[in-house]
Amino acid sequence: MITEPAIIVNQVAQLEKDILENLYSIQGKSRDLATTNDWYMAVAYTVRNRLMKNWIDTLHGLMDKEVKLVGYLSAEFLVGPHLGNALINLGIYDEVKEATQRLGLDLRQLMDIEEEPGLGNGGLGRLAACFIDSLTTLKVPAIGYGIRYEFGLFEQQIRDGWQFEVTDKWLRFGNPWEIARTELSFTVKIGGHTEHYTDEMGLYSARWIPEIEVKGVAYDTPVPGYQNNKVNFLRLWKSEAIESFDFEAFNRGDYSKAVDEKVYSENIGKVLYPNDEPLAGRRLRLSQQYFFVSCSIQDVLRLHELRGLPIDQLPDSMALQLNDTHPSIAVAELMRILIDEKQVDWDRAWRITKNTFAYTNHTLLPEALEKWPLSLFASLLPRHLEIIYEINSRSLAEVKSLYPGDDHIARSLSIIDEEGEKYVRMAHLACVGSHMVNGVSDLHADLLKKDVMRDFYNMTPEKFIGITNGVTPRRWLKLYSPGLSSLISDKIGEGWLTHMEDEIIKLEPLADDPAFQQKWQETKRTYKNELSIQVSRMSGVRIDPASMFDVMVKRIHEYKRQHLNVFHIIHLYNRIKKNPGLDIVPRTFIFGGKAAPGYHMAKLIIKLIHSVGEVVNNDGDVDGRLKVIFFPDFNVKSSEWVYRSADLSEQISTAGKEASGTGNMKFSMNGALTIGTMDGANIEIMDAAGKENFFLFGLTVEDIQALRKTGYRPFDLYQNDEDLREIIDRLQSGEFSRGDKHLFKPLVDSLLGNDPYFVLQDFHSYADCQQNISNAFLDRSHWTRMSILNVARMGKFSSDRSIREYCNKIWNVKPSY
Ligand code: 26W
Repeated sequence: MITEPAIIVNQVAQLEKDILENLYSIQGKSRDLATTNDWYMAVAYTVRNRLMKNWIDTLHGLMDKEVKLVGYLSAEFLVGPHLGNALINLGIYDEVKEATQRLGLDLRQLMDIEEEPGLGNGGLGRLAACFIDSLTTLKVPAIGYGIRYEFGLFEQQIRDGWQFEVTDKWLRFGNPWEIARTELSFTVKIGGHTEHYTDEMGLYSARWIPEIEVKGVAYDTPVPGYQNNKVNFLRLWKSEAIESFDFEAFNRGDYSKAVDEKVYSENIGKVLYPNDEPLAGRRLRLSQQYFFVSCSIQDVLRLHELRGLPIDQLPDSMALQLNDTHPSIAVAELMRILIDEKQVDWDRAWRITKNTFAYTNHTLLPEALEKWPLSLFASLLPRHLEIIYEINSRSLAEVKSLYPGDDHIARSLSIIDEEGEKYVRMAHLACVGSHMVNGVSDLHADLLKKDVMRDFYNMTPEKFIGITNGVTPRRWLKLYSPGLSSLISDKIGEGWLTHMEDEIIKLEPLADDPAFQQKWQETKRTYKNELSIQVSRMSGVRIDPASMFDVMVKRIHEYKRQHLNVFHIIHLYNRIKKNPGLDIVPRTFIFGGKAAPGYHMAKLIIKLIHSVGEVVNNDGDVDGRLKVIFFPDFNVKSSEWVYRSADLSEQISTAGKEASGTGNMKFSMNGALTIGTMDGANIEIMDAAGKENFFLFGLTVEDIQALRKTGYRPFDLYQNDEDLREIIDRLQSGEFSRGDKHLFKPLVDSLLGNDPYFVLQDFHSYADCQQNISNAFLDRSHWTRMSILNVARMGKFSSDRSIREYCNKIWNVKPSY
């Protein structure tokens, strides 16, 4: 253990001194010249430096042979702003708040200036961030391996109701929360061809002659645990040119060639692919995936050797989790390095590989299951393709021994999709190359076993489990709902922050306590007031904090059915237009979420929300009783205002489509009640909260399967249902589109055509459920009781519980508690 200078006392005075010191030494500014960003940087470096000692201790801990490490490989980490989270996890929020005050600064303003590292699209990326927070809080040594995109997820701007994408230059002011490990870099080969030969020992060997080589440099970002002096880290790879300037080409006057390699190399990690489900299938996307995987696997083996451990012990000293198929090329990459560079024989290499990897599936949508054209694979990764062929032929040999003569099952299990243009099926490679495969909710795991991965499940049932997602109560309650958190802690202590499952339930008896209910309502109202101010500042639309805040924030996708929510709003509008005196519970509908730039139907849905809002928000008969708001650029940072302010959480996806959902958990943990379908983790949230504290509607997975069999004719529903007809006719009338009858035609045609997500079929169940909710909202004490019970019974949905299951059921590592 390195002896450190006197323990830095977190005294306010010391903090003040350090902030000033960093303003001078890092920002090179005196107080009178400093900008808000200078002060933010000075505070950020001061807080970051308080992580250093524990971080370096953790780094030393990695060298301990007895310790088993977890490597979480993910193409996305949606960590959110660092400052607030670091202050909470270091337990110095109040001290820094006071120190900044004494310097005449406003900590809130400094936190608002921090750029969000938008290195993810949505659920999958944010889950990775919650998981690293829990791994560190549970004192499990772990490294989050990913890509340091120069440009993260685009900034969403709305112009005339349409989404526009703006480049996310998150690094423009620099990033105080990372350390460039310039000496830690690896070479990554791409393209080219392979040569086969017999080596001096007479062994058959292969070498890969790449077309180009790229350098990957490690950038480490500390991840503090919750007040436990533990600091894990993200190791994100930046792509650079091996040779940033080709002088020979330059001397030959071929100036563009001189920088070609540089441009190509740097482009690899340039930008995050903004698709949340539909496949990109782009060459650069596969290069990105292979780039960070190769750097990560080379680093894992470097650490393993540094720890002086024999290669066969890798599965006992490192557990590598594949966050969906995006990093699944890692299976072939580890095999390549073991066989080609470490001369390990195939069977040993395969045993090591299979026992080291595990794979988490996050989606059932067929269009999101990654498969790469063989031609693209062969040109980019020729050696890996050879290895995948070998893996495939050996696993198919096993299949044939288990199912002799059954070509159908062999074809369906093959990693290579032989139909039409041949493809490499990455989910199959991930499954064959892993010792465990998990879904992210109970229903999702069941559907994986019964549907997408059925044949694999039937062959190796013990390999398939479900581990329901979770979210970290540190960011999603303690940091973003300090009022609600202290209300809870005042009553049951702070144990819930690290032992949520056993502790938060102690709130239950208070559900009927009028005084506590009062405080609970006041806290929620305070947040609704703040959001109302935020909304009127952003959109100029005034919303009434006394109305029900009905909130739907998530990526825009047809399976998530934002348009079903809009249809309900149009339905209410129709009823008011028919009877302006209608007694209706005032509602504010708040939407938020980004659409993948190439996903036109999703973009049309964003336009639909704005178009309906424009009419409803300014309609005299409605008279403010309904307001429709679109919250632009919804991300981790802006979500701070949203989850805590909701009365109602919309989780209305078509049953069987949302693998889990995690927003549903954040809303429930913040006291919102849920209207939801029997989908993903909604089912488990309902089971935990109690059916009577959850608003369930809609078709189940079984109902949908039955309806598919009998045949679903949405047009008939439209014809025979007056409410639906009125909604769709009004849409086609142009009333919501300044007279343009064709604007929403693509959406209407899809719904009256095959309505793939059963919007029309679920409409009435949804509208009826919404009516029950309005009635329930009128009984404030009962509503508050349900709200408190929802929070009290959400302990299961802490990501600490999820990670404990991964530790026990997949990684075989011991969490500290
Ligand atoms: C190839 C493009 C692409 C990019 C991202 C395909 C698929 C993805 C992710 C798997 C999509 C995603 O974020 N899935 C969400 O993962 C969450 C965490 O497990 C779940 O809670 C959500 O239900 C699921 O939609």
